[in-house]
Amino acid sequence: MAARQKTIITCAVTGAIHTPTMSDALPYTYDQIAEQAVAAAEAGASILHLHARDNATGAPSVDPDDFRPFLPRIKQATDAVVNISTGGSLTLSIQDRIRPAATFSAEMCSMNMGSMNFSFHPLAKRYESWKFDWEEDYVANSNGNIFRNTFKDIEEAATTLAPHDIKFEHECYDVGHLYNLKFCMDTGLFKAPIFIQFVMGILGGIGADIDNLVFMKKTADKLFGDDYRWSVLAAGAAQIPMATTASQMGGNVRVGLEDSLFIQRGKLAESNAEQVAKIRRIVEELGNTVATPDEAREILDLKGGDRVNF
Ligand code: KMH
Ligand code: ZN
Repeated sequence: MAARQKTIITCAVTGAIHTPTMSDALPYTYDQIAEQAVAAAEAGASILHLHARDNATGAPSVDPDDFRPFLPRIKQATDAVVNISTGGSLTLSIQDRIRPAATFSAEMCSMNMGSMNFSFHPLAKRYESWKFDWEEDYVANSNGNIFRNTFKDIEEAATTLAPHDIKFEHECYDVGHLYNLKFCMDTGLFKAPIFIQFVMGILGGIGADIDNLVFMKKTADKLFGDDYRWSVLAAGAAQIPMATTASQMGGNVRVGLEDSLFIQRGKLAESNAEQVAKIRRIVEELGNTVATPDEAREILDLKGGDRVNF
């Protein structure tokens, strides 16, 4: 068993890229996002990974005006680290996708480390009615998606965001993405200590199982030595089991309705906070403690909540 450690819980509050609104618990309005983000922080999340949605259509949005109504509310009500997505939407350019993180000079933002198929089209057969008109086609046609994150895109995002001193959540969906990250570090694009999110269970990326997690971790050890911190995000039913495994292997965890609408097999979660409370309970019962936002800032070497622009 790993030594007793502080476990950082990230909560990805808002489904946007790959989570159709097939649960009333999934927040998409400004008020819902603010309320659920605050509740997730109160339940033990020290990092809040945030997307925004157009409030009229429910569609994923990278317009800073769709972030503005909730970011200050979250900052006023919690001390949690705000991490703004640069994934945004699978159809947008990297220039559009990084605008919210740059506009608000967040403490953290995501950085997707490779181009890939990114599909959730099997969900289209599972639902008969949809909350928003665009969702059925968006989901059904996702088998034609390429999530574009070329080396040029990564370089553009990193150099544009560099003046903001933002710590990246390097989302690695497969082993090759770790090598992409290593290449970028060797060329001076990213500085240690880096924070890697092993993303498991996306159709187009590595499967969510323990053998694969061990392989990802061993590969990262080989490439980055002590110069990295890591966390696991598993999509769908594997979310809590893989987070539990990661916490016992010395890693950190990400939960949230962005990656799974469920609290257990067949049962929808009532909120993001419910998932945070569940993983917190597990982490603590198995002998670790949960990092506070300031502990997360120290562990990840963040610039501080007083240096954001919202
Ligand atoms: N939900 C994750 C699998 C991003 O925001 O940049 C993908 C994600 C990407 O979180
Ligand atoms: Zn995201």
